[in-house]
Amino acid sequence: MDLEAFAARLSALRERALQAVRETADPSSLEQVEAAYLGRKGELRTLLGGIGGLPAEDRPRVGALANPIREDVERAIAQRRERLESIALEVRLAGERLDVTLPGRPLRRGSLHPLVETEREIARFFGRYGFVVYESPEVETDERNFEALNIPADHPARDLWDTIYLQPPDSEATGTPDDGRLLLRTHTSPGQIRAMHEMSPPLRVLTPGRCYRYEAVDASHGFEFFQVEGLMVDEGTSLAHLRGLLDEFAHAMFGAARATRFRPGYYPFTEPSVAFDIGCVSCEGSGCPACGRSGWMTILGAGMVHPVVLRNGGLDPERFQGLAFGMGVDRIAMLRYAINDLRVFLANDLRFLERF
Ligand code: 2NL
Repeated sequence: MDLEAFAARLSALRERALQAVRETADPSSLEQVEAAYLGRKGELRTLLGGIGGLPAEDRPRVGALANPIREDVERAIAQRRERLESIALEVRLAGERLDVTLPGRPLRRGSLHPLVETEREIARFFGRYGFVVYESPEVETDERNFEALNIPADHPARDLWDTIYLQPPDSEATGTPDDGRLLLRTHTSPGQIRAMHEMSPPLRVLTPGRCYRYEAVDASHGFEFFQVEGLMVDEGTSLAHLRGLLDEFAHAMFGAARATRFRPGYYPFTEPSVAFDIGCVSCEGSGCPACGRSGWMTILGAGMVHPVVLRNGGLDPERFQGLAFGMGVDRIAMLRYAINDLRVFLANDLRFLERF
């Protein structure tokens, strides 16, 4: 072979090598191509191994022709390697792709407990008349739970059998009405005493919350129950305001056509006191077992705040009058949802709760 034949073979080798590099589809076939052309036993070395037959002055010329060809092939291999790697990356990413536009798996939506729903609805109604929700502790003093509310020491509600005390009676002071023992509030009224001390008239507060009684449990009595009390104190507040407010309340909760009435009642903390009745929700007034054949159901108690209680709240009864009312949330919810046993409210039975 002469110099020209070497040049032709080198040029042909270059074309074949570049073609082979272009046709590789993955990194391992690229490595095979590299070994086949540029490797220790590759075509280029084999070809150059034959320059011994050339005249001595031609040998460096073959070398000078071969070097740029080797460099071209090396560069093509490097570029191809980069391309193949980026294709591999794209394939991998395509496999890992997450379609964030797919709709999510539906979550089962919970619902509010019927007592919470009822309490909120009551608060929503009175909120429209400017009443603010005021929450206060469930652990109270005898002073705020009884004394301040004009409940005399010999009142039946103070009986050991009605009130849950948090401490045993003091041996010295056993049985005395206020021996400093803490108790679980028997109504939310102590919250209203707190509100009277904290705020000044005109005041309108709603005190919802859990209350406790030492009570034998049956379909209509629990040892814990939920109460909402309301209190409005201002100059010139009258029984007419109470009548109008409760009428609106009954119509909002039990329908605009619902009959309502006041009956005389008694509470130590109001004077006068009333029971507020609505037309029976099950017979609409004609008389049935649910209303004791009277056609009426009592939904709450109310009255004008006793002057002694106003004074105990730090207010001047000569200047201010107050209206107050109290209702059992359990009772309102039972009437609205036609539930006849209040024990279901706190039994945590999903078959009951899922109906709401
Ligand atoms: C009922 C009746 C009532 C009140 C609660 C009250 C509170 C203060 C002053 C005057 Cl601080 N009154 N609250 C008044 C009348 C009735 O509750 O049957 N509740 C379940």
